[in-house]
Amino acid sequence: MIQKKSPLPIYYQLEETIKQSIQKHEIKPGEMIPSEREYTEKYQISRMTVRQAISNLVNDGYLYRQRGKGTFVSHQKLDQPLQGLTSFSEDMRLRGLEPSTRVISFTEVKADQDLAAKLEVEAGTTIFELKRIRLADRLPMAYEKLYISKELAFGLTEEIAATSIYSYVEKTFGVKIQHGRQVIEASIAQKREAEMLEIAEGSPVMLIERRSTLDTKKPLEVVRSVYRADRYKLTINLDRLS
Ligand code: 16G
Repeated sequence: MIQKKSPLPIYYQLEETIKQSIQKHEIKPGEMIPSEREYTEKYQISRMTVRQAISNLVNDGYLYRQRGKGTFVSHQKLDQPLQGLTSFSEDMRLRGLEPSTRVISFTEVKADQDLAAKLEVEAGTTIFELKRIRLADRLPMAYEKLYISKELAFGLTEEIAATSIYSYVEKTFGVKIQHGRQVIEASIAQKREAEMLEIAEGSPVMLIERRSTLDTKKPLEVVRSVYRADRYKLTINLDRLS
């Protein structure tokens, strides 16, 4: 509702009205919002006012513009805590989202020096190499390239890799994936990554490299993931040092 006599500026009231329509799912993420003219006519307010409200919502990340097309509702970013070792499937289910996976390739390769050192195997040992797209409610979130010890994930198949690898390893072998070390870098999507993630080449992404180890201290996997920066934000709790 817009109240012209209210002390609140009209552009602000319109911003709140649009935000409420988003919260109530009247306009859903990815959908186009009504045109400037429609708002002008509906609320009998000036085009300048509508433009200001929309620009503010774009700047605040509620909306995004696509040149030549219109203004759309943004997808809420997932807030990923950096404490605690979880799998993608667990993360999504905890949020009430349905995880799914598209396995792009599943092969066996010989570990080079670098991977062999990270996985603590002899160079030349056969390991699994997997490329997967991880989706939440059918939207692509991340593209993973995973090297995983064949010995510790023995029997892994493409079908299992399309579900949860952590759950397979823990349930099949009665082990715990206990520890992980993660390095996060900012980057931009290369051509192939952009295709997989359904974003424009050059869009911002986060590169996350994780190496996880079992409770037996043996390294299980080395994973390089490309996360969509428009769908993810990372949160960490800090305690004052000293
Ligand atoms: C996450 C992990 C990845 C792990 C996967 C297992 C990051 C950056 N990566 O995607 O290392 O292999 O979870 O998920 O968090 P799954 O059990 O659902 O297959």
